[in-house]
Amino acid sequence: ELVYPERLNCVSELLDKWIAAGEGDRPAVGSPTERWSYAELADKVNRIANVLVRDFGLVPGNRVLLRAPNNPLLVACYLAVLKAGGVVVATMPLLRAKELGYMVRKAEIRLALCDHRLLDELVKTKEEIGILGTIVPVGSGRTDDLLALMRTASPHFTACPTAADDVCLIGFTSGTTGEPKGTMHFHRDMLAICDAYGRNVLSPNRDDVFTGSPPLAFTFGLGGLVLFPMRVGASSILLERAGPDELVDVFRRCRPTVCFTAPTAYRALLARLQPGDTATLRICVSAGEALPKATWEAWKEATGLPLLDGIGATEMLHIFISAPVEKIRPGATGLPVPGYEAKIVDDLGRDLPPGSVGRLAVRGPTGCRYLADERQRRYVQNGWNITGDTYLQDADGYFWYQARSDDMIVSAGYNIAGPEVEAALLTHPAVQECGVVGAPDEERGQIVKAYVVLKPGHAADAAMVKALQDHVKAEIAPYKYPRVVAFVDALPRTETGKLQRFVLRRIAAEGDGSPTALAS
Ligand code: 3UK
Repeated sequence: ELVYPERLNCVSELLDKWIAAGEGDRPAVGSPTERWSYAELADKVNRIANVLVRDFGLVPGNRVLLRAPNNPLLVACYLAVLKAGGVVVATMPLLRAKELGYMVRKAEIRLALCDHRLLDELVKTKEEIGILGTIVPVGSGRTDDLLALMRTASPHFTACPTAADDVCLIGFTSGTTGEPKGTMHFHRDMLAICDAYGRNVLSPNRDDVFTGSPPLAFTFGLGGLVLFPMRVGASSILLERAGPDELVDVFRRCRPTVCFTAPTAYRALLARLQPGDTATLRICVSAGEALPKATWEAWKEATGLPLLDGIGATEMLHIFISAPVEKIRPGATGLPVPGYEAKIVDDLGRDLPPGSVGRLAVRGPTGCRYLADERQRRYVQNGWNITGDTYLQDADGYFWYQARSDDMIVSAGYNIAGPEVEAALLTHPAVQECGVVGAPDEERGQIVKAYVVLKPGHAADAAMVKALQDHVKAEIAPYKYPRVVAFVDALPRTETGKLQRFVLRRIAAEGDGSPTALAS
């Protein structure tokens, strides 16, 4: 049981505590070129909190939109809003005016802090939506810039005495289908994910150096790159651009011990690693989509390190099924994180016995609270969060991912999980990435169609199609093999590293598998 005091501002526990303990000189957050100590971070957080109150009249409960790439200043803005009792609405840097506008309306946002390089789209939003009154530029050099305002603000600020269950974050889901949903999380939730998943699965210590790719607007990144390190007085290196080349570079230059990224990034890293690059890494966390066994094994082979799979969701704030290193079963997501319960249920919510495939249901210290959204009733049923994933729990209690419930391919009466076919394809040495979806078919309803990115040096020809089909038939039940294989240069992915299956499905339905249609 995780119990927190009734009055709780998470920033006191993540930041101020270390200053009070005389640990202010320890590194807190940096980039490949900067390093801020806990004391320096606290100084900026307090100044920003004062600016928010003094210059923009922020009162507790006000929502503040943040828009910036991952860097120390974004962390300072984030913590400043929380410390002042505000509610963070963090947004992905690549979002456009239309998507930002939806969030501004939905979360009724009047104030935004925005990196000067990303102003254009947000200004467009402001022109369209009256309520977004003020956009404070960050780093523009202007006299009304946040950095200028900070210079004349006090470096002291007393944390707003928020309640443990005051909302402090509205995280928007990536919304691959329909409008994005705002999920509300409390001050205590920020600590609960550290004390459940963070502590039990990562066992972090204050000398750990965290790094990785997920944007802080994605709760995977918020936990992995800000909350988990700060909860134990450790540090984190943030990357404004976090492709595989930048990740390898940060491994070499900053010697991190913990890395957070998505399966596709681990696969991309494999081709780039030189001996010794991962020597300081202790833990590599993979989340966002399923981690195929082939990826697990290839990473282990190349680096000697196990990958730590974990399923999380914006609705749950962070990871709720995973396994500490000594309990990993490659190919399985793992066991419920201590503090969480998970089970498999049928469509009516009835418990299913071990070995059956069904809907994943989970409950624990964090959970789904949509901001004014009638889909709440679908996500939370009888107190259990229904994540929309199809899973199998084995006799030993391990959870095995099958598919997103709406991604199941039904072909000639068979249920086929696209990710299982992808995992089989990935064990073929020529395959770099792949996505498998159902394409409409008159005879079978749907047929299995694979979009494949080949590794360099392999020919995309009929012989390869045949080789891949035979390979799948040898790996898993033959009826699951892809009847159609299309070779592409790249797969459509979200900013969070997820395959956009709906895009592949649309292309498959249009009968157009040309590389150019996908690469754009
Ligand atoms: C899928 C996985 C198989 C699954 C997230 C860690 O991904 C995160 O949040 P989102 O709201 O998406 C949630 C959905 O993504 N998924 C995530 N991890 C896995 N499927 N294996 C996995 N390991 O469909 C889930 O319902 O974008 C991940 C921490 C925080 C997060 N928000």
